[in-house]
Amino acid sequence: MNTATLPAAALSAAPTLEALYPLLARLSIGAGWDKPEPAMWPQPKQNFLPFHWRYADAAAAFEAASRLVSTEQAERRNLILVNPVAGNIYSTLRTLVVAYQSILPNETARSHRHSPNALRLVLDAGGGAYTTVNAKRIPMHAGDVVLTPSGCWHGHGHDGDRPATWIDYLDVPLVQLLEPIFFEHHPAGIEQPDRVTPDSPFIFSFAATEAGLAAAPVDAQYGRQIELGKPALKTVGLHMMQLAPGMQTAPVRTTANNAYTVVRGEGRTIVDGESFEWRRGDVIAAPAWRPHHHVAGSDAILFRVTDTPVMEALGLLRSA
Ligand code: GTQ
Ligand code: FE2
Repeated sequence: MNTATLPAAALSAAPTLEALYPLLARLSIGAGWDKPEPAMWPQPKQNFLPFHWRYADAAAAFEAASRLVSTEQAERRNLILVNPVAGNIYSTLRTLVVAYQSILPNETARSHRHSPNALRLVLDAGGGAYTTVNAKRIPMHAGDVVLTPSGCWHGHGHDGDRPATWIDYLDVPLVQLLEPIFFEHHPAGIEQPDRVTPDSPFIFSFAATEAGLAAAPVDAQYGRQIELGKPALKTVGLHMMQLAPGMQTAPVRTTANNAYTVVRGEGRTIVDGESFEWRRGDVIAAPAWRPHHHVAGSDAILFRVTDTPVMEALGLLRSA
């Protein structure tokens, strides 16, 4: 039953608030002055937890998973970075999910399309790994970033001879919250490419990133920073940051959610007082309103993935 009524007299004659509340509850109405919890608070709650995932752990897990699950069985051989906040079973941050993904030589990961936006950062690819986006085959090399915007067909394959690994970033948690999730398998199983395009609007090569960083000014909060796309996707902003050895960045506290991935070097990131020592391929979650900064141990490049475009478009971007 999804509707309810009560005789008007029973409601209107309720002698006390204690008598009124259960009558309202039967109508699925709550007394706004007696909410179980406040609906608003002075500033963001910091629900999601700072966390650090190590590439070494994912690589070891992939050795097992490569033996135990094929891309025939799995839509994707991916390892999801589930934020350890109580009750969460999927999201890395409120609006974003991050996952390591591996593909073995001669495997294909079938093509599909979905309303959530996705992108990948290539970690290790010895040549031969590729993503096909809307029938264009894009070769994947370490440090490259490849976009698969909402609604684009995409699948992955590998003609090389060593396993390839990358990291996926998707706005699935945001689209789930907003409801319009759509997902569809490609009718051909694996979409056949009609051409190979090393340069496409969907790819930011590592060579271009390095050249851009070398020419970028040094910012106190972000080091040398470039933005990939403006923004790369409607809901996701992408930046590459280069930190000189020993550099300590000025703290950032923003309503946007940030995921940092180590492209190069070693150092640590301090999120809300917790220090995480990182190396190449590691991921650090810096959730909304958690103050954080970085200390580079060596020359370091961090890939910063954020929901800033969402906050900005909605007028909700603030920093302190
Ligand atoms: O490669 O298409 O990690 O659709 C999660 C969902 C990867 C992908 C993920 C996906 C993909
Ligand atoms: Fe996908």
